[in-house]
Amino acid sequence: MTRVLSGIQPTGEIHLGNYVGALRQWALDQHEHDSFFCVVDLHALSADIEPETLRAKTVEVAAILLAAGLDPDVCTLFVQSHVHEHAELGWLLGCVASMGELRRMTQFKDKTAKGDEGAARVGLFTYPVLQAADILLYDTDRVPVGADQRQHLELCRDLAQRFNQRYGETFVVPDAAIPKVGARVMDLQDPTMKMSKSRSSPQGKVLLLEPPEVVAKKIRRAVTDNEAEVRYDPATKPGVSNLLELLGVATGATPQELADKYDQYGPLKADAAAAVVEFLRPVQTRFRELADDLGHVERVLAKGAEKAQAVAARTLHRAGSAMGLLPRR
Ligand code: ATP
Ligand code: LTN
Repeated sequence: MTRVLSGIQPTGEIHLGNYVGALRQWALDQHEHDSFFCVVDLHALSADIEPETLRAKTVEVAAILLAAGLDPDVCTLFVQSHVHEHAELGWLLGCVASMGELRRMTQFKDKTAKGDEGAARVGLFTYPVLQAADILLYDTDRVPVGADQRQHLELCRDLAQRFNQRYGETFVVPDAAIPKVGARVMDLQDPTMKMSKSRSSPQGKVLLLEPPEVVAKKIRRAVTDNEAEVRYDPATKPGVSNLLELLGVATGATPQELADKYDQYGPLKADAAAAVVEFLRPVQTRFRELADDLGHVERVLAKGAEKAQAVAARTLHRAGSAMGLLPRR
């Protein structure tokens, strides 16, 4: 059976882009593949975050994943730091990765203040190495992510191949699974950049848990253009194309088909707003139920960590032995 793994940081508020680009695929994947999903709290430490916030967000994000449809009887849901093998394989892979390839990562470049690499955290720099460890520990074949993660997945493949060549066949080389529609949900106020937890303004992003009327208003006020022509073309009409994609994801139609049905922006916005509200409703309802029983969420995570560790420990041992670490007697 194909092995799936993906992760999400417990930072900021989960938004529509995270759901459409990643979580929605995870909920589908779990029924077809042997699936592992983790809340990557170690990655969250690569930016400044209050300890209390990190603790609270870790459980909240796990609850959101369950609300989004992950079934703990079907998939394995866990917290990255509960499986210490992630940090350890991260070290081993850091001895395989080069400064040059990490310096080319656009996420590092984007998140580093211009010209101030000296002040950037080492953890932000080595972030993709830890991500590669997350993936390779589970002999992962398929990694469902949004389009922004393509470059990190390429790096992970490079590291796996280099390791295998240097130390012998050890890791499965994974493929990214990026959805055809909705892989890059754009910011509603600036449709030339992706909807982002850290970078989007409140009006630019739809939060997964926000009230329906707020969701609808943000979508109705999305920035488009002044051509008054409904056409699906992300390169030249990013605002309109974003609305067509959102409506498409929520209704199951393709953005091209939908473009033919509208000749004005007003009705397109109204329909997209209504469709997204309905699309999010079941997730919001389930979240409210789970939020009352965080003890349940923590029990799910404890069981998940145990299942994950059983797999991770074997892979870490295999990798360490291949590199020449002396087995403990
Ligand atoms: P940040 O703004 O802090 O970088 P983020 O919004 O990118 O955060 P992550 O936790 O880094 O959120 O991403 C979790 C998952 O959501 C990843 O698989 C990522 O590819 C996906 N994702 C993030 N933003 C979008 C988006 N706008 N459209 C589609 N998928 C997205
Ligand atoms: N880097 C990803 C989060 C992430 C991840 C992973 C995704 C950490 N480890 C392993 C897929 C597989 C992000 O910032 N969105």
